[in-house]
Parts: sequence; structure tokens; C-alpha cells
Amino acid sequence: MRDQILHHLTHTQGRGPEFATVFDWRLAVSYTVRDLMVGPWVGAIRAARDQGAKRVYYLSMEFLIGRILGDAIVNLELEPAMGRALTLLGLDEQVILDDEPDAALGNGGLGRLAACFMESLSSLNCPAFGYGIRYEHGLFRQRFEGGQQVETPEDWLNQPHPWEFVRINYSYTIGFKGHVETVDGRAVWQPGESVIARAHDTPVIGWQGHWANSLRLWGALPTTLLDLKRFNAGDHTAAAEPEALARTLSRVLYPDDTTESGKELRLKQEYFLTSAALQDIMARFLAEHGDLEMLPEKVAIQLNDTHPAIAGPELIRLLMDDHGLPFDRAQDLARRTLNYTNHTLLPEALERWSTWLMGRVLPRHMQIIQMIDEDHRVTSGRPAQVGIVQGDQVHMGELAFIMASRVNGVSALHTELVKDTVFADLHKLHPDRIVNQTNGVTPRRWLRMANPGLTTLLDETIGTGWTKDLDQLSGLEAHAGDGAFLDRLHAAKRANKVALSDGLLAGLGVRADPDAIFDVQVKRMHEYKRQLLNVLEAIALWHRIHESPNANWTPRVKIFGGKAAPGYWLAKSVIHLINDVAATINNDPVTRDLLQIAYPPNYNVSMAEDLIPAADLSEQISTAGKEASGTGNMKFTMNGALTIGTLDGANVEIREHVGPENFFLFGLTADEAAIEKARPGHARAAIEASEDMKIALQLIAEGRFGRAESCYALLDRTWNDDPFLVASDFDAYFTAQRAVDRAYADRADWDRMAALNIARSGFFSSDRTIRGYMRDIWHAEPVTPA
Ligand code: H2P
Repeated sequence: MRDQILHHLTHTQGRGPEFATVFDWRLAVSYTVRDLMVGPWVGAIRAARDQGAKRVYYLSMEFLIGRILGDAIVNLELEPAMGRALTLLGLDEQVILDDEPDAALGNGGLGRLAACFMESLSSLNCPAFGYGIRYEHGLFRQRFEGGQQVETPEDWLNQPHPWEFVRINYSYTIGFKGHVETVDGRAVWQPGESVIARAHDTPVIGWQGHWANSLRLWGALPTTLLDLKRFNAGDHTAAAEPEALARTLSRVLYPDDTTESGKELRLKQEYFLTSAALQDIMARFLAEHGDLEMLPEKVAIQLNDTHPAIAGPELIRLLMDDHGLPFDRAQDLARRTLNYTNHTLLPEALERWSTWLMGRVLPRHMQIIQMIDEDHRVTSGRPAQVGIVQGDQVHMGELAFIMASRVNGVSALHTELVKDTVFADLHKLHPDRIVNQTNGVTPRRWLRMANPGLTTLLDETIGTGWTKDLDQLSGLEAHAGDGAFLDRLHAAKRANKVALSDGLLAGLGVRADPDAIFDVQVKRMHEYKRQLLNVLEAIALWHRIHESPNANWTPRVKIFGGKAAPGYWLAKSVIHLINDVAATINNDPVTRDLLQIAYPPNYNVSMAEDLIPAADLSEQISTAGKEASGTGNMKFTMNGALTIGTLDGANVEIREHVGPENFFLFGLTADEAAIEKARPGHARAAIEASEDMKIALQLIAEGRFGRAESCYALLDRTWNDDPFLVASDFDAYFTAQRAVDRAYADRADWDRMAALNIARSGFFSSDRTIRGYMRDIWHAEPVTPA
């Protein structure tokens, strides 16, 4: 290992050890580890081809993979060897690992789920490709200035990315705009613009290195490098136009689509990913099988949300226009190949494009969408309000549903709500199409890698088998009454808290007492996730401590993390409020030993790996019926945090598994929330009824936390609208938090509950989820390499 690292330092990085920087060493280490991934990777690709295996294709606009090196070391079980090699070289392993930038190619749960799925697909030997976009900048980087979020571009690709392989032979032309002609009775689309999609492959190594699949990310290139004629005529800017179009396409995740040009760019990105992926899939399929009738038998395509929903019309287009199939056969084959996962019931996420934009950017697809819609109308006898095209809008959710073999929700509750709400009419017409696959997370990254202290304890107590069979954690049940075991569990958690506390002090100047409750809410900033409820509770608690400073309070550190979409003013004003409240409370001499608030900026996968293992309390407090599943909730449970939460998303299943007595439940149910929301004046009535809530709002309005003006809109919305029922749930939440205080004060009992949470978290492995998809949706089998 040491020699390999030195070899790569010299021959790949071109550096002598005496001149090498941390970056040079990290690349040398990464190439050394990558070498060990290539064998299984090539073997897996060969085995899948030789055995004519069915392949799974996961199309996603986001893959929030985070850092790769540490994960690869864990999955290849290289820790001892790597540790020794780096010691021999006089290097600090943590410094090397921390030098890697996060691949921030996602926003939140949806993208992180895709990354966990890729890892589980490899760990289960399921032949698969992930297809996405190689965003040059990914999601923005977050800073706080005066407590407010400021966005700057993420520059992870400013330095060489050692994990990827550029495949210049896998390049496809992607057209946009133009017009459709009929030649010999066949439609011929003549695009007005085009770019090239070029493949960049990253191997995703599974547990113990038996198998690796590819994450294939598309970068955009111009079809002509430079318009030389215009260049020579002196118009240098115009000459570079083709390049500008291409670069913009794979530049950032979620360009602001509040403008018309932003909308067009987003639609083009979605088509760029989808068309490149489908052309690649068809090329591989035809090379291996030839007979188009075999497509559904050999190919399963999963659409991650509606973002790649243009796959339906695109696959039909390829089958009709390139391969000459009639519409009916093309549509039938496409439908038997495609599946769609719904991740949210919120209307803003079920995409809609104007027929004008769709017709202009993708004229051939607009025709095919109308054919699909008309065919569905005739064959299903559906009611008028169910169509894909309604008025001047193309509904991508309906398109994805109608073109899918299976549609799945991501938790038991969410799947039922999908049937009852967003797709109620389509569900009546196609009652077998919707199925559930409750989300999961990979225990390799989220336990073995992120929490080495707990991992050692688990390995020594129940063996290492849990890593690939997470249900084996149930072996801990027998130790939940064993004082010596609980002491070790407590010590492992405390060590993580000490490390985090050091980091918070160094980074933010916040003093977090490792014996306080570490209460963590990390996720995208969104009104329905109710970070506002959490910070209002902090204010009310602060006020109560002031009223009786000598009462028996349990010290608490509240930790927040998350980014707000750049155009989302409300989420941004909650960030501002949290930071302002922290600035006041953290310096208050009366309460500072009892309550601290920390909001480290730029929450990402790496930060999650530090925060989650150090958490005692997991905040999963969305308005019931709004969070489709949640996956952070699962990571916390696995790492021995207890949940305070509503009956929402996968919280419901977590509570069933860990037992209601080991979970802090509060709040309205989804049904109750729907009724409450319809009640006129619910917000005002709930605030009037809650002394603590009223005081919290009053303190904000009085300017106790800085400029009250910046909060007026937020306060106004809370008093008069409160669409996510913060006020209606406030007292129940406050009361549940006091139950948490009392429970935490009994250390032995808390540790016992934490142990039971870990012991009963096996169900939430993404291996279980992927097995479910393989069985119920993809009909795919694992493959053994020769
Ligand atoms: C979303 C849902 C979550 C779900 C996740 C993965 C869109 O992610 O809201 O409830 O767990 O997809 O299915 P998120 O809000 O975390 O960005």
C-alpha cells in the first residue's frame, strides 16, 4: 500500500515526496484505492454482459454522493492497511480524507437516496447504471453574513477529480428546438440546436468489493468547438456561442427557474440527461440483444421523480423514428420498461411545463405527448380532469404515471396518500400500478464509516455481519439491560459529541457541553419541515428558564443545518431568525450553560457524517402528511439518537419498529392536520391558546433578537395563515420536549432506549429497499462474477 501510494505520487501526480502537498498525497492515495476498485468493476461489467443479465438504470437529476475516498476504504476493508501505510509515510489520515471536496450534486434527500441506492445496488450484485449530470458547480455553497444566507458557486471540479474515467467513445448528440418534417410517412425531427453529451464514469464499489456499478454522469460539449468563420471575421463573442450553450447546460444544479430563460434551461437539462441515458441504454441493449421485443425483459428504467419524465416520449421517439416501430408497439415497450418514483405530494414539485415551452424546445416530444394523452383518454375512459395536457400545461406527474409500469411512494403513509390525493383518479383507473417501497440508507457509509466508535462496539458485541445484513442489529436487544454495554455505548456517543463540540467551538465559537442533549435538525430549509417550530420552542424555553433560572433544567444544545433555495424568501428569513436568536441566547449569562444554538453553514454530506453520530435527539417535526419519507430520520435512529417527531413519512414506521415507548411523538395526524387547516382562523386561535407561543412571537416582534422588521412578514404569515400548522402543534411539541428533558436526565434509561433504537433499525437499510425494488418493480436478479 505504501509503495503504491509512492508510485502514484511520483508517476501519476508527478511529485517527489519532499515537495508533495496534502492535495498531492490525497490524489496518490485515491489512485491507489481506485486501482483496487477497477478489477471488481470490470469483472462486474463483464459478468453482466456474458450472462445476458437484466440491467437496472436509475435516472436522476441528483446524486448527492459526498466524499468517495473514505467510503471506498471502508467498502474495500482497507482501514488497517491504509492506516499503517499512512503512518509509515508520516501522514495524518483524517487530514487526507478531509481534503476531498464533497461532490454536491444534489439538494437533499432525493439526491442522497440516489447515492445510497447506488451503493446498495453494488453491495447486492445487481447490474445497474446511475445516470446523472456532471454539474460543474453542483449546489451552491452557503455562507452567513449578518445571519443571512449568501450563496457562492461550489467549485468541486476546480481541481482534478481522481475517481472518474472520461469515455470519449460514449458521446451522443442531443437536439433541441427546430421543427418536425414528414419524410416517407415518417416523422423526422430537425433540431435547431444541439450539444454533445459525453460520459464520465465513476465506479461505485459495493461492500467487500465484490461488485461495482457505474455512475455515469453526462457533461455537455459543443457540437462545433468554435464558429471559425465568425471568429475570423472578428466577432469573437458570437464565435463562442456554441460553447456557451453547452457549458451552461451542465453548469449548475437547479438554475433559478423563476424566469422564462431559467425554465427553458431546466427543461433542457432534464432532456439532456434523459436523452443521453436512453441513447446509451438502447445502444447497449441492441449490441447485446438485437430484438426490440426483449427490451422490457432486459432493461428496467427507474425515473427518480418527474425530472426525467420526458423519458416516456423520448423512448417512444427512439423506437418510432429511429427503429420504425408503430406508435402502439413503441408505447407498449416503453411502458413495460419504465417506472416512476414519487417523492413528494407538494404541488410545487410535480412539474408542469407550458405547452408553448415544450413545443418550442422539444417539438417532436410535444407531438408524442399528445399521442400518449389521446391514446390514454380513449383506452381508459378517464374523467376529463385526469389528462397529461390540461389547458396550456403539460403535467409531468401524469405523464410519468401513465408511462410507467409501476409507480411507487417512498413510505407506507406516503404511498397511501399518493393513492388518495395526487393520483387518486389515475389510481382508480390503474389500481395495481402504485406500490410502496419505504426508503432506506446504506449502513456502510452512515454507520460503519461515519461512526467508527459505535462500529467497534457493534463488531465486538454482535460480530461484523450487520454490515451487510442490518437485521442482525437485533442481536443488541439482549444487551440493552447490560450496564457495561450501555456504559460503552454512552462513551462512544460522548466521544462523538466531544469531537463535534470541539469543531463547533473552533468554527462558530459556540460552547457545546458534551453532557448536554445534542438536539439536531438538519435538512433542506423548507416551511413544511418546520425549522420555525424548533426555533420558536428555543425562544419559549429561553423565556421559561429566565422565569425560574434555578429550576431543574436539562442543558441542551440545538444544532441546525441546511440550505434554502436561493429564491425562497421565507426559508431564508427563518435562517436569519435562527442566527439572530442564537446570537442573543448564546451570550446570555443567565441561560448560556443551559441552552446554546449552533447553525454551522454549508450543511452537506460530510457535515452530516459528523453531526448525526453525535446527536442524542433527532428532530423530525414536519406537518403530518407532508414529508414523503425522510431518510435523515433513519440515519439518526441507526446511530442511537431518539426521535422527537410527528406521525409523518417514515417516522410512522420508525416508531413501529423501535417501539412507541422509545420515541417522542407529538402533534396532529395527517387527517387531523387536513381538518385543522380547513378551519377558518386556526392560526390565531391556536396562538391565543398557547401562552408559550404567544410570548415567543412577542419577543421576536419586540426586537429582542435584532431587527424585528426582517421578521414582520414571517410573523404576519404565522398569525394569519400558518399553512403548516406551527401554532396548532406548538404546545404538543413544547410538552414533548419537556418529556425529552426528563428522560435525558435518567442517563441509564436514555442509553437503554438509544440501544433499542439501534437494535431495531435494521429495516431501514437501503439493501432492504433495493431488494424490494428488484423483486416488485424491476424483476432483476443478482449476478455472480465469474
Ligand atoms: C424528498 C422528500 C423526502 C424523501 C426523499 C427521498 C424530496 O427529499 O421530501 O421526504 O425522503 O425525497 O425519497 P428531501 O425533502 O429530503 O429533499
